[in-house]
Amino acid sequence: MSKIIKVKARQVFDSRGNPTIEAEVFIKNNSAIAICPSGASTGTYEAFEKRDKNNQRYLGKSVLKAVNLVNSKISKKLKGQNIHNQERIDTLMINLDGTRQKTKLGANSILAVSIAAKKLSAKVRKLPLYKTFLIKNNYKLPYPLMNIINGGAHANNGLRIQEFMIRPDRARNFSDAMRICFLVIKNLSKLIKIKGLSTSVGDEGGFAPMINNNKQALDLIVSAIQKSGFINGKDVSICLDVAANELYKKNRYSIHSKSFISVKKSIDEYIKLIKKYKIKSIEDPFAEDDWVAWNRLMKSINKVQIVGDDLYVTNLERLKKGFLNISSNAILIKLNQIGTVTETLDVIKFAQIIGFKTIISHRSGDSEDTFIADLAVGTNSNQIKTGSLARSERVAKYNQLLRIEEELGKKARMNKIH
Ligand code: 2PG
Ligand code: MG
Repeated sequence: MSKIIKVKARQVFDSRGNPTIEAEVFIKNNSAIAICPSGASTGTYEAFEKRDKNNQRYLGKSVLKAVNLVNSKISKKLKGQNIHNQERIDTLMINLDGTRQKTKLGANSILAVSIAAKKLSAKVRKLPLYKTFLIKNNYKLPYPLMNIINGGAHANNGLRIQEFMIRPDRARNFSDAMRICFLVIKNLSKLIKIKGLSTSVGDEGGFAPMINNNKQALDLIVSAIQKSGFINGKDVSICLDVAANELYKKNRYSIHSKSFISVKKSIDEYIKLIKKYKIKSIEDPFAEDDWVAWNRLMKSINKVQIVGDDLYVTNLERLKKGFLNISSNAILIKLNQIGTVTETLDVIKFAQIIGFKTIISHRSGDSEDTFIADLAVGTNSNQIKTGSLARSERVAKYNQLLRIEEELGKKARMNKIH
C-alpha cells in the first residue's frame, strides 16, 4: 500500500523568477509535491545545486538535467521503497549520488524528492506534518526573525549588511508575535516614506530603501520600534545577518563601511553596534573559513546569539568543528545546504545536544512550499527566519505557523529565547 510507485519532477519557478525543481512522489492513489529553494549568498561548502550551465535558453539557469535525473535514476532507485522509511529513502539517494557535495545528481534534485516523500508519509498517516519530526508532544512555536530591511546580495541599495531583522522577544504567542512585527513594519514603512525614500521591497520582502549606511538602517528600525510603542532590546530585538563572506578580502572586512579593516577593529565596531542598538543576534559575522575571527568574537561578547550559516552549511562535520572551536552558540538550518531531510534532522539533533539554538531558515529564492514552518515546530527550533510580512512565498510560512498554533489551541506555547 505505502510503496513508492514512481517519482516525477518538473521545472517550475522560484520567487526570483528563476527555474527550480519540483518533485512529486507517488504511491497507489496518493502523492505529494515539494519545491526546492535556492540561495544568492551561498556558502562554498553547501551541497551542489545542479543547473544547466550550458543551456542558454534559460541563461544557464534551467534545471532540466536535474529533472531528468529524478525521472530516470532516482525514480528507478526508489521504486518499491516504503514511504515511511525516510532514512532509507534518503540514504539510497545519497549513495546513488556517491559524492561529498551531491554533485552528480544535484542536492536540488535529491532534496525535492526527500521533502516530497516526507510530506507524503505524513499525509498517508493522516498526521499534521509538524507531528512527524523529532518532537512527540509539548509543541512550541518559534520566534519569527523578520527581515525588515534588505541589503547586501538581496538588494541593490549598497547596504553592507545583508539582513536587518526584528524579533518580538516578549510575544505571548505566535499571533501576538505577528501583530508586533506587523506594527513595526507599518511604522517603518511610514518613516521610510517621510524620508522621501522608496518602500519597494527586496528578495525577502524587507524594504530596500536607497541608503548605504548600516547605522541609518538601524536608526530607522529603532524609531519604528519606538513609534509602535515597544522598547528596543526588550519587547523587540534587532538581529542581523551580516553574510560576511561577501565582505571579506585578505583577512580584512568591509562590514561597517566600504573600507576594509582588521578583525580586531571589526570586533570593536560590532561591540559598539551591539551596545548602541541593543543587538541580540548576529549571523555570519565573519567569513566561512575564518575560524579564528569567530572565536575571537565569541570571547569578546556575551549574551548575544552568534549564528553560523555559511560557516556550518547545515553540515554535521562543520558543526562539530565549530563546537570545538567555540565559534558560535546557534546554527541556521537550511535543508538545501545539505540536501536531505534525514541529514538535516541529524544536524538539528546534534546542535540541540550541544546546547546550540536552532533557527530554521528559508532561502532568498523561495516558493509557496511551507515545509520549513512545520519543520520548525516539529524540531523544537527556537526561531524561524523566513523574511518579512510581504511577498507570498515568505508570508505563506508565517500563515502556516498561525494554522499550527490554532490547531494546538490551548496547548500552544512559544519557544524559549533565553
Ligand atoms: C541567508 C539566506 C537567507 P541566501 O544568507 O541567511 O536569508 O540568504 O538564501 O541568499 O543564502
Ligand atoms: Mg545567512
